[in-house]
Amino acid sequence: MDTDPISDLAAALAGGGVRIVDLTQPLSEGTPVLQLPPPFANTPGLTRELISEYDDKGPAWAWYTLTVGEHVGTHFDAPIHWITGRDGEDVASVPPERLIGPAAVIDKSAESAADPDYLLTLADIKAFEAEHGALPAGGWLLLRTGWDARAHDQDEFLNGGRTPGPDVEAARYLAEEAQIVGVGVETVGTDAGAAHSFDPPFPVHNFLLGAGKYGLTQLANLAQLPPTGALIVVAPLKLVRGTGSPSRVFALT
Ligand code: 23J
Ligand code: MN
Repeated sequence: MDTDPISDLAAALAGGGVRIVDLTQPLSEGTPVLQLPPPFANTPGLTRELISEYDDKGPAWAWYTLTVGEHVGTHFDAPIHWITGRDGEDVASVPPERLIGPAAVIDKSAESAADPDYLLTLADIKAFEAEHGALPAGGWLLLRTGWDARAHDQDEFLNGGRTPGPDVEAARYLAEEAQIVGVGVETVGTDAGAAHSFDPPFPVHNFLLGAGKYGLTQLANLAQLPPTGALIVVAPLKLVRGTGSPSRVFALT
């Protein structure tokens, strides 16, 4: 008889009863990167410089130096990323218990396909909660929009700045009322493409990070998750003073 939950989980993984879904986009020189309008500065994407490659500088090994912005590809936003969270946690200070938790998945892929400026509303969230229960305490809200299918191409992914995301009221609710620790999206930012013109600008960043919560950006494969019942594992670098970090994200379902 086996009543150890870790052994049960290992058996379920081996037996196929629990499946692992990789929610991470591949990170390469071709990974699409956020483009803010002028006068704001933009982040570099990923570039690599050779150290050695089985040659005079290292006959039996290959290695490279990476240059990459903290907010590139599938990545984590820490509270100190935003001015409202400047006295909060950096990436290295985030307790690991807050990086593993239940996920609720709201599917707005049809709405986003019909309208790339689609905004998730408080009414949408309330309707989800009426059907599936409250957003999970200590967990994550993941917003499915179908945008992961565009991530192979910078222009398709950025879509001229027209991308879906939460509206101001939804952002405030997710930060201040919902018991979640974070919000994850498939798009280039947790905020909608038009959010630079919202009041306040970038309300998800403003409210969520100001409340000490977290963001996850550029996720993949949310279509493979149920509306509730998945567990996600978020693994950013333990980057001291980091405002964010490229991350590996897995779901157990
Ligand atoms: C800086 C300013 C605006 C935005 C962002 C960064 C991000 O989306 C991010 O990666 O945190 S919208
Ligand atoms: Mn970010």
